Formats: sequence, C-alpha cells, structure tokens
Amino acid sequence: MEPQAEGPAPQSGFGEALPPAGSTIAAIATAVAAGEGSVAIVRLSGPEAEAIGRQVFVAAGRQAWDSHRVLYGHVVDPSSDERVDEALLLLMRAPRSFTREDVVELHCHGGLEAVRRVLELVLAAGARRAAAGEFSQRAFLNGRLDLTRAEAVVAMITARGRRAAQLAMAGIDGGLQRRITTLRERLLDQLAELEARVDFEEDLPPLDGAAVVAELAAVRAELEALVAEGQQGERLSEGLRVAIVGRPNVGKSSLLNLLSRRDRAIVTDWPGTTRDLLESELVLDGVPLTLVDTAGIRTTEDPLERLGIERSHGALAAADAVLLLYDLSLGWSGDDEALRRLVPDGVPLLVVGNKADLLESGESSSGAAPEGPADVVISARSGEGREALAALLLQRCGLGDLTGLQVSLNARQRDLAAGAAAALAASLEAAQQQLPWDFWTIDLRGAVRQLGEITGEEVSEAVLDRVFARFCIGK
Ligand SMILES: Nc1nc2c(ncn2[C@@H]2O[C@H](COP(=O)(O)OP(=O)(O)OP(=O)(O)O)[C@@H](O)[C@H]2O)c(=O)[nH]1
Ligand SMILES: [Mg+2]
Repeated sequence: MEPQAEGPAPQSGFGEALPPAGSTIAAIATAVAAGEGSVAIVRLSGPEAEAIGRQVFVAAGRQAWDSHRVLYGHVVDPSSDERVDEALLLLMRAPRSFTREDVVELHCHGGLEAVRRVLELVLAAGARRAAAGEFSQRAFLNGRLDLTRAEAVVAMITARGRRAAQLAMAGIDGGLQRRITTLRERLLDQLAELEARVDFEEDLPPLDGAAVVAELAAVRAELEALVAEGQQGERLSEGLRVAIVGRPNVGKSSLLNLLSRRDRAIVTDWPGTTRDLLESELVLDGVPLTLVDTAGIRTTEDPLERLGIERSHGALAAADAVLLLYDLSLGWSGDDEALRRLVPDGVPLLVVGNKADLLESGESSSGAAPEGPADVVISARSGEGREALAALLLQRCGLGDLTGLQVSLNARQRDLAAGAAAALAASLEAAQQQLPWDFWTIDLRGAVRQLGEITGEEVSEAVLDRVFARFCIGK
C-alpha cells in the first residue's frame, strides 16, 4: 500500500526540467500467481484514470465517485456487459496520490485470470501498459519522492530479512535523503564562498582558508563513514553467502540442516555422502544468508566425488564467509590445517568443532581432548552451540552489532558517495598546495554534483531511466 497522504512539497531542483508524461498507464501492482493471493490490484495513473475506471467499473447502488473513498461493484466488459469480476475501486485524485496524478486502483480477485482480464479491459479502454518503475518515475518527476526514497521502495520490496526491511523503511522515511542533502548544502556554502572570491576577491572580506579546509575535511569524513555504514547495510540487504567446508563426515550437512531447521541435506555416516553443492536460504537474527553445503574435501579416486570436491573449492573461493568444520572426536589434523590455508585472505573464517556430544559421552575414538583451534564448539546432532555459532558468524562478518546502523546504500549510491569523498580529497590536496581558489572549486563542484545525483537533484534523464528500469512493473 502506498501512503495516501500528501507527500512533501515538491522540492526545487528535480522534476521541473522534465514534463510530466501525459498518458495514462496501467499495470498489475501485486504479485500474481495461479491459485495464490486473494486480492490483486490493477493500478492506473494519469489524466484518463478516472474516465477509464468509469468505463470498466459499475458501482452498486448510488455510491458517489469521491476521492479517497472505496466503491464496491463489478468490473464489466463494456463491449458485452459481461461481469468480469467483483471488485473494489479506489479513486485518488491528483495530487493526493503516489504519483500525484489521478490514480485508480481496482482491487479484484487474486490468482491469474481475473486480474489479467481486468488489465486487458483497462488497456482496451485507453490506458497504456506501464513500463517497469514507471509509477515511481512519475512520483519522482512530480516531486512526490526524491530518488533515495524511490530506491528505498525497491529495497523494501526485495528485502529478505527484518533488518533489511527496517533499513528500507528508514530510507522511505527520508533518512538517506536528509543526510545527503545536509552534506551537500554544507559543501554548497563553501563553494559559494570560494566562487565569490574567484570573481570578487577585492570587494569581499578575506576568506579563512583554514576554516574552509576544516569544513571540507569534516564532510569528507562523514561521507566516508556513510559509505562504511552503507556497505554494512548493503551486505544486510543482499545477504551473505556462507560456505560450510571440511573433511568428509565431519557433519557439514548436519550443520546445514541444523541452521535451516529442516531436513534439507542427506546425512549418512558414509564419508563422501554429499557430492554436489546444496544451497539453503535462511534468515539468521534478521540477516539473510545463503548457506552452501559442500562435498567433504579429501583425496579420492572416485571421479564423481572429485567433481564434487572441485565444486567445494569453487564455493570456498566465492563465499563471503566460511565455516570450516572439523570433528572434535578426531581432533584437528594436518588435512584440516591445509583446508584452513585455502580460505582466501580477508574472508571471515570460523573454525567450528563439531560432535561435542561425543566428547561429553566419552565416545571419542581417539580419546583426544577438544584440541584444535575451534572458535566455537557445537553438536550438530543435539543443537548445542547453535546460537553461539550464529552470533559469532555475524560478528565476524561485521554484522554483529547493528544498533547504530541507519542507512543502506545500493551500489549506485555507494559509488557516488565514495566518488564525492574522493573529489573532496582532491580539493583538499589543492588547498594543501596553496593553489588559487578556483583550483579548490573544481573538485568541490564535482562532489556537489555527485551528491545531487544520489537524491536526484542533479541527474540526467538517461541515468533516471536506468535507475527506474530496475524496478518491477506496477511499481
Ligand atoms: N555424534 C554426533 N554425530 C554427528 C554430529 N554431526 C553429524 N554427525 C554424524 O556424522 C555423520 C556424518 O554427518 P554428515 O552431516 O553427513 O557429514 P558431512 O560432513 O556432510 O559428510 P560428507 O557429505 O560425506 O562430506 C552422520 O552419521 C551424522 O549423523 C554430531 O554433532 N554428533
Ligand atoms: Mg554432507
């Protein structure tokens, strides 16, 4: 559901250069699948939305077509008067709508057939099929949303975990927009002072270069902090790929099952059971993970197993984090050590000692103590250590303490924020070399422009098209 209250007043700077699109667009705004979803919504936006609604919808009794009131009735094929579906119609007249245009939503029955038919009728009545993201693009062009809010809507739709959804909501509330706008305005203040000196140095009081430098450095530090925070948020939104690796029979598949809380992978006491990669999607403490179970790594003549082991190496190389499992009852061996050395530098690694229950019950075949470099000790059989493992894994991935995290940046936003920070570094370099004022302004202007591209205040049509093309149809 879109918030229906009037949005913030249009902000100067964006939207004005591009004329609002004149046509009326339509799309199915909800996910559709045969047999699923009790309600589906066909959404129309544009000057003809109400007229098209009146052509295809017959309200029961004497209900008035008032804005922001729900009408009950039927969608009817105007060419045959056939009743196509029983439906509700919601009319939202401009500007109090998501796009700030006239919007009509037809809430019809879910599934596939009725809603498709309703869409065909509104298209036949004069609407045009909306392109991906076109509703949001209109909302942006009409000043209803800045670009960060529009992109946060996508993040909300695609959020795979509670924390990612919370960050998306903060973005929809304008958290990122406010932070970027504040920084951009601070830079604009400095730019104005500098440019005034370039043109009218002799008419103005002397400029305190040290104060300008201090301010630029402060904004740069804030941008760098924002990029770091945003990277954490990005990992949270996109999720982590975690590979479970180890020698055969140490309990990798059992651990996958334990963490997924279901019987996903085949477990036997036969070393070499898992032959192929097996993925399981789960959410751990609000963080989405893709766990990858792998074939136990050892030297073997079995060609099938060898292929599986090759894939294990591939999974190890592609992972964002690695759980290296070993059997506590057998102790840490040279083979385990060799596996540890395969984990690429910089990839978070957790050495997990499994089968703790065997030690406790004295069934350890080697009589070995839980030696070895275990970061955490678990029993995939009893579930002991699950929580500790989850907490430590997230901590090693920099996602342990998320209390201060307030923004998530997507790749576009991150590149622009990092680019602005780099431009400020160049500007500070010019200052350090005591170059004339206009040398300071070149990169400073670049930084201002990049921040404006994040919010959409300075952005070309080509960039906009690319941004909105990532949206789904009906959004
Ligand atoms: N006692 C005990 N047995 C376990 C534990 N975890 C796994 N096992 C047993 O160890 C055997 C191997 O478990 P798997 O999960 O198939 O091991 P794997 O590492 O996936 O083995 P491969 O796929 O062959 O590499 C099975 O008999 C499991 O029941 C544990 O915590 N305690
Ligand atoms: Mg296995």
